[in-house]
Amino acid sequence: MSADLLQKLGLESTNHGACTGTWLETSGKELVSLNPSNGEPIARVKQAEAEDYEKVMQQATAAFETWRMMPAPQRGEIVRQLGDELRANKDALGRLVSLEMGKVLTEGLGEVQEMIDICDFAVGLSRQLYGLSMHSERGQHRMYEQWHPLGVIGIVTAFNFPVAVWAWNVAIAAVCGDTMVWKPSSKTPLTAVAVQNIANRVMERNGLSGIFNLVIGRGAEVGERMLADRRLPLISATGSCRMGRRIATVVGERLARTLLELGGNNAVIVSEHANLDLALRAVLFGAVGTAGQRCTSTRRLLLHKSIAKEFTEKLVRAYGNVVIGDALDENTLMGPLVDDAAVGDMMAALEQVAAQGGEVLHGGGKLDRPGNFVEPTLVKARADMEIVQEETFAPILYIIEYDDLDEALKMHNDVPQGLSSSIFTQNLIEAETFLSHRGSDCGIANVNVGTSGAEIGGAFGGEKETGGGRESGSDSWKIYMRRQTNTINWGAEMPLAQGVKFDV
Ligand code: UN1
Repeated sequence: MSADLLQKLGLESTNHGACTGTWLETSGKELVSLNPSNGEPIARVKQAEAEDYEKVMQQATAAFETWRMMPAPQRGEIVRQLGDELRANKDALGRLVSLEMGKVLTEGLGEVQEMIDICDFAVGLSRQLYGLSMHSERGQHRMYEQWHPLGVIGIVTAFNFPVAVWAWNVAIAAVCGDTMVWKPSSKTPLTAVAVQNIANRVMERNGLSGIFNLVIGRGAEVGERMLADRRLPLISATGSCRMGRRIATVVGERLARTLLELGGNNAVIVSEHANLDLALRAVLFGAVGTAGQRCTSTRRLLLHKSIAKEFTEKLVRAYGNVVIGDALDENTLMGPLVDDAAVGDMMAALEQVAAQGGEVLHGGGKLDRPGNFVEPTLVKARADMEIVQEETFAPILYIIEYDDLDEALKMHNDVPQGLSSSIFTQNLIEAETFLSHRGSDCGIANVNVGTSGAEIGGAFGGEKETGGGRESGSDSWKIYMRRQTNTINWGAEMPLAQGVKFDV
């Protein structure tokens, strides 16, 4: 099955790791892509090196000169075609995501749908890159602002959403008139090659190249070069807080922009006024979905003490019914972790749980079979346990009881990260308090909706150590453009603002 799939997406057993429309003959160290469901190699990629990166950057820089001159709605037309090409390849690409990354098929397909959705959004946006107009304080003067393309954008993506986050960035940046250089995670190189092939087809049909570019290479070789490269006015990156700190430092030093989407430590509050069945379903998807490897995954569950026992019992029962297995098996609800290092990290976190007095209520082990399989794990915890402050990219859910909403909110916000959050309650005052300025401090705050699975239409991102960036919907496009304020004098006088007189 996997050989057919690779062929359909234009993948070879050995692929090259850099592309500007045509693939460059890269000769860097080989990267072997492993299937996390069985540990077997899928295919190989020859990584890009410094000279390959340079070639790609030159193409991207040259393409910007012409791409930015094309009217935005025409650029939108190209993105519409990209969406259609993704529609035509949804099944194959969704399967490849599941094969290489390990998320279950419904989620692999959902991820490709997210790409299609953002393309549709961007097509409409291409006619709506609005600036404001202002009233000048000077007579016969007109003031307005306009948005111009920014340049070549550097995009760094993580393994867990190997294709959707690319689309969030490129669909928007493309209609904004930018060209891009993409460095995907070294854990998911094949999905990147497949996506590039899809984009290439659309570009070829339109006689274009150098707009969507790919460089697969080591962080030290390619990643660091991108951060320091003055030709990249914006680095948009998804990954750990540690990685974000490095990016903010290097890119900040050259006073360029960053769009950072870093770690989350997302909590769900289940109040005594909650519909527990709704809450149960949302918590299960939030904590077990994608094997806990979303930045929006639910990691902390704050339960009102009056419902804590009943809800915990329901959850333990539900966890017992989670079918773990091959990501492409349709009965599977939870696939593997991405690699054995991730399994090691989870086990190390559970050692800390034990040392800090947490109690494992369900799971806690790895499965004795090929592939990186672990059990979804429930831990009875306390908010003051150090490990609860950390994001472990694995299906561990910390359950913590609270007495009243004020205490719950305090615990809720008392972590370094601030991505996503939710409360389950049928009580209006509780819901509004959670959404108010003294409620959740996260970039995303939901009522009776879980922490993960956001739609593309909203701005996506978070506060505090999550990095402050916003990508995807709403007005996130603005970071991909430069704003220019224009004042035009159409009169015969030369008045100065603020009433200043300066005549000879
Ligand atoms: C991520 O985990 O980096 O909201 C992105 C969600 C998805 C995107 C997650 N739409 O869970």
